[in-house]
Amino acid sequence: MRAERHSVAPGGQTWSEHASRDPSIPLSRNTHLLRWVEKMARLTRPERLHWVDGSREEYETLVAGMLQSGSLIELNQERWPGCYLARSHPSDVARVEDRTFICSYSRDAAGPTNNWCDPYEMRRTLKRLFDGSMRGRTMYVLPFCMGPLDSPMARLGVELTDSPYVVASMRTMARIGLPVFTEIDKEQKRVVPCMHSVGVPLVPGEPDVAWPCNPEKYIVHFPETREIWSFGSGYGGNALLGKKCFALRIASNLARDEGWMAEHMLILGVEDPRGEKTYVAAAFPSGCGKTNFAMMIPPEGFEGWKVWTVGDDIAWLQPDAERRLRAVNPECGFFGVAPGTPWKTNPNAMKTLSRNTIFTNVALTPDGGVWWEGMTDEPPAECVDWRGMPWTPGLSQVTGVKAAHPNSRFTAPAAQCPTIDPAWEDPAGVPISAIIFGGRRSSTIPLVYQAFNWSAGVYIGATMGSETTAAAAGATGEVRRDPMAMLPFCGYHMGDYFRHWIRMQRALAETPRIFHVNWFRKDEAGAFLWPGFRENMRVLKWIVDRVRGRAQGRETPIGWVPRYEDIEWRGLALPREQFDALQFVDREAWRTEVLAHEKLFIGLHDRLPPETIYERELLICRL
Ligand code: TSX
Ligand code: MN
Repeated sequence: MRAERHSVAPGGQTWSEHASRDPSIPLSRNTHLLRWVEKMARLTRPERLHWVDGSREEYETLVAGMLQSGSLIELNQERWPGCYLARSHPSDVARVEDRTFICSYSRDAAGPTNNWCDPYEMRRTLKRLFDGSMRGRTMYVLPFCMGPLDSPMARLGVELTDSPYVVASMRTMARIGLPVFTEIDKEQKRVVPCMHSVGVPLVPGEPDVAWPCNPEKYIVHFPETREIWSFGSGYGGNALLGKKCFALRIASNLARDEGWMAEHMLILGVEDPRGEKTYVAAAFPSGCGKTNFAMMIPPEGFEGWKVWTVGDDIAWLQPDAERRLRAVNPECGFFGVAPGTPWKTNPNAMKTLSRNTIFTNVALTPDGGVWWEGMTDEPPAECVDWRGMPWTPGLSQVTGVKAAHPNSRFTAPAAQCPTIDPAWEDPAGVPISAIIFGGRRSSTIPLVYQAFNWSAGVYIGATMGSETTAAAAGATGEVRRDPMAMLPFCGYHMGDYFRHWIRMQRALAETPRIFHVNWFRKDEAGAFLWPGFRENMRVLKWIVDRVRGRAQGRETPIGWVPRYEDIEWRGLALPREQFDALQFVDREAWRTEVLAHEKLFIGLHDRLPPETIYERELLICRL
């Protein structure tokens, strides 16, 4: 459980929980911060300033304001204590990748996979956009810490935002408020400045709308000066700037310069019946069930085994003094996709979000609860859809309208997860023994294989891909390459990023073993060959056993694979032939696969590390 914050102001004076304070009085003495806030207020012209202390009282006041303005809807507090629903503007429902920019001094530093814009030109654009953009609103000064407050791996930021929804959501997703101001004041620690405006100044006399946003959107990163500017959106990764913008795009730049890794990975711990813990980090593209995997419950036949959750989205990995790779989860909440979070197969997620959760764009049931496609087998007889319109299963059958938006979300405290790892806030992080890459592939890619070594593993991560599902834009079933699941999140050139991965080996006394998994291989009839979900524990056990030198494997052209007898089958009657089909390495299909790798590499070739070329050659030779 997260300790309730004490209302202790910097300088030591205290005030009681109920005494109201004047939020316009600065909570920091850091002159750089004070000067920057003043400058930004002069630019954006807010009506008032609010220094965020992060207290429960402050949160409740913010929520009360949003309930009154209609920005939030109170759910049935008996069944959903502390839970609220927000409905976004129908045009502001997801990250906007085509409006996301990496504004490095040189275009080449951003690489061909990022949108680049000249930083001087972009600063002019931003000045125009932010000029008076907060008129009539409150500018919140929101200090946040990514990573446990007492961790040497933690990094600080301050977000200036005109959205109370952002402040309330960030309170769940990151450590915020007074303890962070204390950190900022204590040492002259570097702080990442994050500017955010929904871009809808209020005209005196005119009412506000429930979800203000601007059709013109800009999500901008300045990697050299470590700055973030976001305009026009109030949704998720566009607005909660600690997450994708800071913890991945800016942090990937910090990590490259400082010798660590900022990755789009879940972190989990596997406890075996002897009580030994093995931590792994895993990178999957969206739509592969990352959150489900992070909260997995072992199946029957695995008595004494347990999966512990450290994080579900982002991992910061750093070699310790013994040159062991250690990971922290920079976040302290889950911002999970609601559809596809099922009661039956992921009760841990459902328990996590059963209280103190802000839902966005899910459906509202008549009894003041929430619902989304896939939550239960049976839809409710009626509800109000994410747009606020009446919805019935019958209507949906005719019109195809979903009750919840496919990208609807829950924002829930990680501490509420029943399987949260006891060490999840350990300032030193948890030791990582294996890295797992994965994708949604209906053919070619086996259920599991292990890379021969670090550089072969980097090649596997660099070439990973996933088939698009109906939920994503574009053609369904087409393989999209998404190296290390970082394509939208690496804040610099992807070729340099692979080089950094290769280089990390030298900083490590022992490299984590690298694996690739695919839960989604199908037979000729189009049926899934692997039952997935809890049964993935069998694969995880082989991975742990390999790491600990307890399991056998068989060498194939692509890596080591388990033999049938290397997998624990207690509780699952999977025929040997089906396992053989799951693990089959089809050399013909793999030749086609390698050609597809070439297509990805061609655009990055001038910065690719030589190791990726050599690994590709070796793979071709083995095939
Ligand atoms: O999350 C999933 N995981 C990981 C769980 C720890 N999903 C859902 C993906 C969308 C978010 C999966 N879907 C998984 C999986 O392992 N596997 C599948 C594919 C699948 C779907 C349904 C069945 C089997 C496999 N149903 C039956 O076999 C009855
Ligand atoms: Mn993610």
